[in-house]
Amino acid sequence: MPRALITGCTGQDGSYLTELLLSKGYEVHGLKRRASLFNTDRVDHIYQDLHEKNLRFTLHYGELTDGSCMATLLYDIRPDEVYHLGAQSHVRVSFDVPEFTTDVVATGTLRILEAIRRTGVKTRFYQASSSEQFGSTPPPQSETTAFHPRSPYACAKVYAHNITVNYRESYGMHASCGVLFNHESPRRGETFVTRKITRAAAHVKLGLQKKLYLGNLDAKRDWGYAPDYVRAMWMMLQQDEPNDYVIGTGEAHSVRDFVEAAFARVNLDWRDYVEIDPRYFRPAEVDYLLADATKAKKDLGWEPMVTFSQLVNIMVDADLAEVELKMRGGAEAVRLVEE
Ligand code: NAP
Ligand code: G4F
Repeated sequence: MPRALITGCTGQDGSYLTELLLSKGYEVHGLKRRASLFNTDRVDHIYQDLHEKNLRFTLHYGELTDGSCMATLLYDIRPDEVYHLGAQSHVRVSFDVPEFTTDVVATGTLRILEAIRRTGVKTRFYQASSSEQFGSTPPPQSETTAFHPRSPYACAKVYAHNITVNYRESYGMHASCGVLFNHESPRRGETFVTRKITRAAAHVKLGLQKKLYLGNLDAKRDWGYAPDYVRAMWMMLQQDEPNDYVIGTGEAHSVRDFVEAAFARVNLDWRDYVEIDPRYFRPAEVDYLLADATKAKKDLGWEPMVTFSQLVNIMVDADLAEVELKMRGGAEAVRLVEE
């Protein structure tokens, strides 16, 4: 039974990757941060099935800012594969907390690579690189496109990418970087633009919200579906030789296109509800990201399964269902109190 360690296990991608690896018979170990409230919502459902389906899934407390903790976990777990997904992953927030972002994203990656090297654990390593690394370099972007990062987050990811390549070249590690373009899902954090929009469309439709405040509507992104993208991560680590791959759909849309499609899904005209709030503008913007994933398609046989409009519909429908469930729960609570 192969054994995997996932940092960022409680995040969007970590939760889908956990499901994928468990379905393939892996023993999965995940890192979770200590928080003052529960922060395992995205993986809690897996625990429900643990005994019934005989799944092997364990969460360990851990911190990417703590090198000794990373070394201990690696030594104790001795994983065959490490998927390093943990990060302060919000670009706008990285301008507010640049040092913390750099510590977690850049030095955090170095800490794990050093832990692998020093413990001598034989493992394959996946680095969650980002299309943000391309920044202002014109599209389409591929593995040979130059990086021009535009935020503290992107600068830290460039370091993490380069140090991963360096450890591969210096120490012969099976270390691969997946340069993933934006990927979304109903599990996407609520402050990323797609989820912010689909939640708002659901709330407006159900009469719970009047306006949606957004920043730059002209930015273009190559948006895909997160479960398709974690499949690519796994495929990379199954290759005999480590390598770096761009993953994206090859189709870009503006934020305006996304908001239009999301509100159309609930039969509303977005122009009646969206206002621009300069608070959401960034000190430096990334205008246009569009993937050329030819190499991944050829070498890995990877293909995205979900289109842009399917993605929008999946997310809006999930948010509608979630809000309706909460409303029904609230109404039921009121009824019980009144009885
Ligand atoms: P996400 O939902 O924000 O998840 C990030 C994960 O990292 C969470 O589990 C978070 O824990 C954990 N984390 C944050 N700081 C940590 C720390 N100091 N120590 C330990 N764990 C920490 O991100 P995602 O969308 O799943 O993305 C996964 C990875 O891919 C990230 O590295 C991201 O930068 C990268 N990436 C994402 C995309 C995308 O479009 N989604 C594209 C390219 C690259 P909590 O749950 O406790 O916050
Ligand atoms: O959804 P976003 O915050 O994602 P962004 O900045 O592209 O970063 C995401 O994708 C990266 C891959 O390219 C990942 F590495 C990273 O971890 C993260 O997952 O913003 C998308 C676009 C930006 O141009 C932003 O300026 O939407 C624009 N935008 C407009 N109004 C907004 C808003 N973004 C947010 N978050 N909130 C707004 O109100």
